[in-house]
Amino acid sequence: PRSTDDFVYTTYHDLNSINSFMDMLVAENSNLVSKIEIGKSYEGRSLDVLKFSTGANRPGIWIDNGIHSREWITPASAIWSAKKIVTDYGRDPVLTDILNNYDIFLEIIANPDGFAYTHSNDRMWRKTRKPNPGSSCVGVDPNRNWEVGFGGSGASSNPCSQTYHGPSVHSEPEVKAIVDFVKSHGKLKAFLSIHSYSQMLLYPYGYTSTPAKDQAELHELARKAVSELQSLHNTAYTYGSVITTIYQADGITIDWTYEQGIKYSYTFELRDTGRYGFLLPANQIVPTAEETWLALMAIMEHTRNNPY
Ligand code: PAY
Ligand code: ZN
Repeated sequence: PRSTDDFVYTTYHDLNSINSFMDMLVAENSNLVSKIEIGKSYEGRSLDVLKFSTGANRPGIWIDNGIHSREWITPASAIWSAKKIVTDYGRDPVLTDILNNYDIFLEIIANPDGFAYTHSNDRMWRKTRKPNPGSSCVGVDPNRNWEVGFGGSGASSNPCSQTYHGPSVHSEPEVKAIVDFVKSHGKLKAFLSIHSYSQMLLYPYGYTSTPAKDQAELHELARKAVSELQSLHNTAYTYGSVITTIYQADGITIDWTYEQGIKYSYTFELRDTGRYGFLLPANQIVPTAEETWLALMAIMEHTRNNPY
């Protein structure tokens, strides 16, 4: 494709194709979109984030995708969302108002090494690709590597496990890059981490069953977001805290972001509930992206209307 209008949103793409999508989107919308590099992966790939911004010094909304590399629907859906943002800005009054007051940061592929490996070697690869000294098993679970709850029982100390927490807090460069970005930005107000699958909208905590102090508000907003999502294609989501809704998970992204003071911290688990699992057919990419967008908008609009 020579422009993002010709880009094929109905198939899965590799890293080269996603990188060229990002570059085209920036070139076509340079007044609205830029690409920032927040760090490098273990194998040296750039960790790119699309920044949608209409003015200086705005608070921010963060959305990351593909931190687990086999969850292909998440970057595919994010590509569609990126195009949706540039299409709707100036046309959809709610998105326009959000972008006139907040920057949106969209990381399409948070774990590019793993993603490349799912294309070249093992479609079911989840973790990073950093070797583990003393083990023949490679990689750390980048959703167990965060400081809050690090090393607890909802993670594994075995480097061969899919939920290996890693040798130390923020040991993975893909995690550390986000940590550094969140801290240096200092004004992120919503943090949405997109995974698949299970059809769930989850809020903190994963490491403890003690309710988050904002639980009532997070729960009500989840209910609203899920109801908007379901209104489009009748996809049913469950929602609640991570530990009560899916399982105990220690050292996860959103527990850390929540404890950094980002109240609207959520994890999405996109389609489906297990029929295809990570191998979601490509004809579900656009419907998944469309319905997810409604939930993202509900959370972003609530964030906009409830400054803190
Ligand atoms: O999303 O933070 C969350 C909850 C825990 C996720 C995790 O285990 O890291 C849930 C799983 C995921 O998206 O990675 C669910 C999928 C189906 C899996 O791999 O088990
Ligand atoms: Zn995941």
